Amino acid sequence: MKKRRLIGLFFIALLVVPLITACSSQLKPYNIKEKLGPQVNYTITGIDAGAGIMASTQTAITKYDLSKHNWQLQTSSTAAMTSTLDKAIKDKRPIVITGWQPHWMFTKFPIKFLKDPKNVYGKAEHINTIVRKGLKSDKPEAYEILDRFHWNPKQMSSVMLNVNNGMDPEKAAKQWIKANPKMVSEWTKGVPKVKGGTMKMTYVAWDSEIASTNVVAEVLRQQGYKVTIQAMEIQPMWASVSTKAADAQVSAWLPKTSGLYYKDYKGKFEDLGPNLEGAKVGLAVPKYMKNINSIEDLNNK
Ligand code: PBE
Repeated sequence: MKKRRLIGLFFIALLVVPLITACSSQLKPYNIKEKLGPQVNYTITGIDAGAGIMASTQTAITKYDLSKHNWQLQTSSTAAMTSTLDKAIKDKRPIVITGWQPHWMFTKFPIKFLKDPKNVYGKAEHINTIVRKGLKSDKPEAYEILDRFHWNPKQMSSVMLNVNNGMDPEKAAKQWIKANPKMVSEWTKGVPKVKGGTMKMTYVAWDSEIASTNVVAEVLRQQGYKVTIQAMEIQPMWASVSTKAADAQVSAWLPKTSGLYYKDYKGKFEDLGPNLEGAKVGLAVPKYMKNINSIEDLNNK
């Protein structure tokens, strides 16, 4: 081999070897005997920046003094986070994620919520239905159905799971409605059919909200409305109902997760109360991280 080429190879090796070792520190299985922080680069894997769970996690980082220990929250998306989680679990690697329920991540992956002794995320959440002012007098039939709409985490999860497995959300909603006539009639019984009314709903394209919004939209369609649903960021969604640009949204995670928006727009919308109870938001890790059970453990272990 020529001397020049050898020197070239040497420099390539100089570049590549540290790169490989830098990556491999994040590719090792979880080591219960070592501190967790360095094993995950002090990173909490999060979702889209606007999500309430991201704001709550920033609060958690402050309240649990995590920033002092270099912990940071990485912004991504639900899809990217769950795919990173999937890969980590296949290799038994450590990972800390922003987690919530109902969501298929808790059925698909062996993960657990971390205890939250400082109560940053709140114990339980409910999801409320929020409508624009004046809907009751303008479209009493839609209002009545939206007011009655409620279901449980199991029912929401079944729609979510179908969508996650590739089913079109509208089809998944139709199928659920067909399979649950008793539930649906609780929302529609005695409500007169309409002819030619329109309804506009807004939502954020989180899996849970894709499921609920499509189900409600489909029920309203079967009532006779022409319904459009529009996905947007969380802030415009709250603004749309508060400015009457949209009629309704069923995506208000409360009291904490969407709490800031609720406060900001208070007085400009009508809150029809919970459509789902027993939701939960927090930080989560795979169950094989046996010694990590509380957010406080992120600092100590
Ligand atoms: N979530 C799911 C949302 C609401 C729905 C918990 C990720 C959030 O605002 O954080």
